[in-house]
Amino acid sequence: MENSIGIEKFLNHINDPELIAILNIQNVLLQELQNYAVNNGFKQLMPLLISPFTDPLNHQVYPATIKYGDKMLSLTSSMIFHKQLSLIPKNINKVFILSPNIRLELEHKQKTGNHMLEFSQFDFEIKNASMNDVMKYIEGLYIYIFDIIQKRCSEELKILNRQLPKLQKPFPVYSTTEIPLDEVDDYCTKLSKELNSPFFVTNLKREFYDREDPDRPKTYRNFDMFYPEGYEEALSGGEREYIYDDIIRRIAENDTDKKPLENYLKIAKMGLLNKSAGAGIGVQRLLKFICGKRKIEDVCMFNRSVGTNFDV
Ligand code: ASN
Repeated sequence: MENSIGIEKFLNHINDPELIAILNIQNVLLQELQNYAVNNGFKQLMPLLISPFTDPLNHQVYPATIKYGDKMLSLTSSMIFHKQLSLIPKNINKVFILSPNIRLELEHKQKTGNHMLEFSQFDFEIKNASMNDVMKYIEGLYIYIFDIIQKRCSEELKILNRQLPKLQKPFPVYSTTEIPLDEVDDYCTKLSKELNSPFFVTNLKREFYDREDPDRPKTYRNFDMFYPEGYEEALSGGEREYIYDDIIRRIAENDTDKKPLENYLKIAKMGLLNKSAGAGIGVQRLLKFICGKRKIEDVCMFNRSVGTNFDV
């Protein structure tokens, strides 16, 4: 019985004219994210779903590993390390991937309306860039995307009764150095409700691969971006650790399991990793903000949000 209710809900959802409008906007969004990157000299890589190592993440999730022969492989949680590796060749300087990520989030994340068990990330990395270069790129990209969606999707926005905010450069930047550590999350939530522009928050202590400022120990050259109107987290990014000794020190500090990273560390030890910075945009979160929806599953044809019944 419960199952047939699930099927009925699914059929209603996919026949809702709002979902068709959302899918039209998604078409334009995916096309333009990729256009903008290609026009700015990025090479598009194919996504990977299984690897000996993946992003250890900064929060607890259920494990997502599979065994193939005698190898233990991880399902991709983000392509962070593969982004770094792809920049090794001399003439590859900017890469991006439209990348499916699996993160088996704990149940309590359901209440955010922002978390999925699998989502797509528009993930990019730039050789020799600073975090400021990446933040500038993001501002330009967002202004371009909002402009073009306004132009190409006015009918769809009308159906959704959504008035897009007019974005302006520069987006405000806040640093956690001004906020007590245990108040950062609440502070960001409050700012997200109050502000009418996307904003950056810099200096977050998280995974070992985000670079510690060599001139200011215990501060980090990274950032999150948040949407206004209470839409919360948009993306995260930063400069990367690329020097072997620094990587090893940060891994030890973070208590990260070194074993799966064996080959990544060998390559780092050979001195082959480059200075780089990048970020990853949650595609469904961006679509949700553009469409003015409060639950992430509202912008997805198939519900993979935390708490899904996996009806289809
Ligand atoms: N893609 C993000 C970045 O580039 C990392 C992540 O998704 N955890 O920083």
